[in-house]
Amino acid sequence: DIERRWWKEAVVYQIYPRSFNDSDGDGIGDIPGIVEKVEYLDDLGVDVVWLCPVYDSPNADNGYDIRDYRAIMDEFGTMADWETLLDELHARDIKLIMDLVVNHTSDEHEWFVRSRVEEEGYEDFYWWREGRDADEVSWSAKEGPEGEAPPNAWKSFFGGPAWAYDDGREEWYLHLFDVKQPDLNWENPRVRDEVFDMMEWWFDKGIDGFRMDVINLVSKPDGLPNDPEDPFGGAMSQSTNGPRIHEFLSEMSERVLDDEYLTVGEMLGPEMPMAHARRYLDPDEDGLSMLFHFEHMLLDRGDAIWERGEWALSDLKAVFNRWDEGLEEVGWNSLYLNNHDQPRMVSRFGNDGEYRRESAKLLGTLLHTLRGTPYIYQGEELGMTNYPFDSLDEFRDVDTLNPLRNAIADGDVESFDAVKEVVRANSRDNARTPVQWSSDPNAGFTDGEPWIPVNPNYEEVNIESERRDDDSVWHYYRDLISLRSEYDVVVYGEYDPLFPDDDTVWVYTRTLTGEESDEQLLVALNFSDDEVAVGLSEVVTSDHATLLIGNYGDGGDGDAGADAEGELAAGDLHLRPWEARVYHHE
Ligand code: TEU
Repeated sequence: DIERRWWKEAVVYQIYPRSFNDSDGDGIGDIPGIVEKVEYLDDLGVDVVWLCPVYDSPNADNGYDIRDYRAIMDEFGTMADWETLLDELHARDIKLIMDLVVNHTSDEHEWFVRSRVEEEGYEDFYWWREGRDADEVSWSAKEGPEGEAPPNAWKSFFGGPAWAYDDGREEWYLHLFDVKQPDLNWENPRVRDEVFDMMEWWFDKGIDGFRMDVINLVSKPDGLPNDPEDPFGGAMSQSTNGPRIHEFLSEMSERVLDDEYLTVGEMLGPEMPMAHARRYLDPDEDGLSMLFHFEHMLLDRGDAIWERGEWALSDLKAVFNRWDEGLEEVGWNSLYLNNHDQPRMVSRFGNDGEYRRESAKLLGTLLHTLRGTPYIYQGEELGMTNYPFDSLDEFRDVDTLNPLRNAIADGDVESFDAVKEVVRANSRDNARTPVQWSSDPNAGFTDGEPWIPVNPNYEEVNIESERRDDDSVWHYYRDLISLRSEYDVVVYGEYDPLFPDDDTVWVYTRTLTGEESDEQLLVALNFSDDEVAVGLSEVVTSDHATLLIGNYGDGGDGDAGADAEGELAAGDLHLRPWEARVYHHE
């Protein structure tokens, strides 16, 4: 009774083109640079590439501010280059999904240019509102006419008010993100027509699906109410999973989507009600293949980029356990621990010093043996780490710079140095330093000056040396990826967590009962710098379980639980620091 789908059996590899590989020496990664590395992706064994935005853009937010949905950004190449990329990927049976950014456009998009001057038919393409009387509110905008405050109290996710004043139209427009990213008004059916036509246009070019940027924000409630409980004044709480969201997405599904596409919706919010999640994924409703929630990404975060939250391993497990259970009947999980918006996972959830390799492999083991589709972010396969940011001018990201500069100007933060440790751990730029290909200058990423600094550890951590070394993170990732096609249980097995309250080890089984065979995996992961013993006598009933994969490359210490051949027996399983073991029996 398992519903087999190709995208459940796939591993997705995410490319952030600006930082992937530069072919022409301008310091910016580009599409021909990706084409040069298609063979590399094939060697690694991934099934799908998710390409972050490559559309024409003034780059206020590195391509997430789109000026023309049907053109390629000059810095990245031409449409012919893109077509070559698609052909080269397809020739190796690798699918391509594109980023769909339709909550907002660039303010330089022709729709906004027209809307700004109220050209007929475009007046309501965006959220235009009159300001409020500044006397009515406790704070006023720095911009805009004297005595006028923005239409409501919503704050942009990138700092400052979520509204900007337009002198020509003499009204304010909504921008949940940067001032150069005005929100499209999905209430207007013409906006939806335009979006769906554009999606169709890309499907006709042969793509295999979309990753949908902040797609659960596109329905805003009537009256745009404030919410004092929300750190963004209501911008977050009121825009997420809004009143017409399922209507809009099921309309999209009906008009342009197809069962065979991989669609994954990025869904903001501190906690997604499972009832919404199921509707997003139910084939009879919105019909997306998967979604990205943020619940595990928010555990160690505060409200601002210079604040942090306390988390324990049991909290992280609780998030994954809730989602596995929540989507058990309807839906399918995406599995990720980092992407272009998040710090490097080995620095965040592992130990990027002494146990960098072991913990990178352990986290990979987790992502590839939970139930769901793993998403690898470029560089993860070699255990790339956070960047040791030391001054503000090493950052490039609006989401780091804007809020921090505002807070310093307003006196909420004393100086960069006062918050350096936290900001350097949290910044999105950690993910955006160039992929480390080799020990050549600039890590082989470019012959020019890279747009963002290269991590100084590139001489030690790079793809060339990883590929030369059989014990590397890279080779281990390749093995993890191939397990998926060899063992059905890895893809479809039921997930059962053990010791959910333990803050040191994550242990679970995956079980597949079928007509031909019963298969089970036992996964044991030690999230600490110390040795631990896991009591397995209650769990392990078979004495014929063999080690399928482990990050120490041997059968274990042999004294108890597992012998030198990697056979597992009831008793205590001793795990070394950051050790990961996956046993299999049938
Ligand atoms: O991200 C949504 C988003 O809100 C995150 O960037 C968030 O700001 C970050 O995780 C906070 O730590 C998507 C894209 O992935 C991102 O790159 C874009 O900047 C954003 O939407 C706007 O399009």
